[in-house]
Amino acid sequence: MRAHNKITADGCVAVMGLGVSGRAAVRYLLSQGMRVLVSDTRDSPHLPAAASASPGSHGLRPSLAVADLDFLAEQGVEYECGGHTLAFLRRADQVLVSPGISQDLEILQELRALGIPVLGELAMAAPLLSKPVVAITGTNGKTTVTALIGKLLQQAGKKVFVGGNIGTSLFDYLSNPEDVDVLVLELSSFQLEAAGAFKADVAILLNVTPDHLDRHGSMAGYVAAKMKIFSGQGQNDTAILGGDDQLCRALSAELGVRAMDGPVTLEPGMVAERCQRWRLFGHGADCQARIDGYGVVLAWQGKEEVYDLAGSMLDNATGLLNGASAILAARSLGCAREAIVQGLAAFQVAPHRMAWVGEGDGVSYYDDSKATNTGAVLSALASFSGNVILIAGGRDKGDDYTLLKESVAGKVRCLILIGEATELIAQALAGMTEMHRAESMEEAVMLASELARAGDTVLLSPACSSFDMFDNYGHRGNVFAAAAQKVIRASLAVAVAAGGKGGSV
Ligand code: UMA
Repeated sequence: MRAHNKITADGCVAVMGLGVSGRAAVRYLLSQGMRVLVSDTRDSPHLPAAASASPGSHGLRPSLAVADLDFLAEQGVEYECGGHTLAFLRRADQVLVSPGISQDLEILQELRALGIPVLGELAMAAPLLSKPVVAITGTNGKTTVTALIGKLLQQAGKKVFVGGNIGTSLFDYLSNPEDVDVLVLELSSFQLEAAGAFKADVAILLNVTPDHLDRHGSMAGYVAAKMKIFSGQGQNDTAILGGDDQLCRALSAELGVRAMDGPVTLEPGMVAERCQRWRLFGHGADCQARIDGYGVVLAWQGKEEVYDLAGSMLDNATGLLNGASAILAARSLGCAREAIVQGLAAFQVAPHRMAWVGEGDGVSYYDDSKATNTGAVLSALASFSGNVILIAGGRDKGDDYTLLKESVAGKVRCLILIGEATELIAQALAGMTEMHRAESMEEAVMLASELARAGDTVLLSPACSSFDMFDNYGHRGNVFAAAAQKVIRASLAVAVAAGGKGGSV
């Protein structure tokens, strides 16, 4: 159990970034009687140049929301917008940095040099967390696994806070911590970078492939941030790692996890050199949650439990891995097998993750807009045997697109590129497949439908972020789905006119 420290009311915190995380932090800090300053690079909406711009209005410099500034004014919170200044921030006793802001920012170095602590939300919240925490990270699948673990724990009768990178700030929990038994937190590398003394009772690293290299500078920097999920763990805590992921395997060695021959009996827990219990999930014989066909075989307390995922939303290559990790976490937290079985059957995967949009003229359309890195695209392509028309591209995040070479050469019949990263991807995958360029998502989908033959799959799996053309990946996926549905409806109309079968959505 951790000590429940209260943030004292005699200090001043500067909150950098007034997004989801910053707004929740301001509300919490004010509720604790703290003095709060807010600093954001967005302009004031009251400036003439910014008046018509809002977040997501592309090409214009975005402004803060009027409602947010009204709230700050009502609460008597001083703010600066249009940039961060040392003169303003140095008035605080500590500075809380939103996850989207790099810890390497020069002004943060200057604040540290002045002796002002610079914290991320995990570091600030860590001393205030008194309930068990399950923390989930990984390049791909972390939102699904977070939601799934939340579902399994709820099914087992536990009151759960599900938050973090999934969209609800940890400060929202701190503002209302009463009715919660367990916290389930999706943690990004941005959040983990500034984790401070944060400790997870159960920490999960699903997989690690290149992502956010523009922010972390190198793969080593990205991996170091991800590894912080284990840093506060002690001998009563559990580490869960992806056994199919090469880098996870290598990292598990760093945690003191030794490779085992054959299945292992878990309880009272295999104790690694660094003392926490460790568990692997995947296809290997040494995985405590081992995938077998469409099921997961769990080695638990000297026995085997089988979880059948056939027919559930998790009965695909990625879903089985996600399910296996969640089963391990739920069992580690004392959930009964029956509750887990029910939770797995009832679980719904969130939109824009390999979501089937419909079928027209024998061509299936899939929205995998959430795939914002090469690892996610590889995992999407693994679900198809070939004949894929792939729509990819967007804003580059420093990923190495050559990692897609083999898979694209083997499975992608045509590649349609959109967005800022078009030329980077085209160079990286030159000669691997037939390539086309499109100016908009609508044009890309129309072109894909023209290139596709019956039996093909049109897949949006971009390998990039969406912010060059869309508000977010959800917006991108919706635009894709709307364009795909239009094409499908058109094929249906033609088929009906001809007396045949066209498509379904
Ligand atoms: N800002 C500055 N200075 C800067 C940069 C940004 O003031 O140098 C301001 C922006 O103008 C804006 C605010 O900071 O007002 C945005 O802060 P933020 O980027 O930290 O975003 P939040 O809205 O606070 O949302 C964050 C996470 N965003 C990021 O990490 C980029 C959300 O994850 C998370 O859901 C939320 O906190 C609650 O915990 C989103 C995300 O895209 C989904 N995550 C990345 C991913 O999944 O790949 C890591």
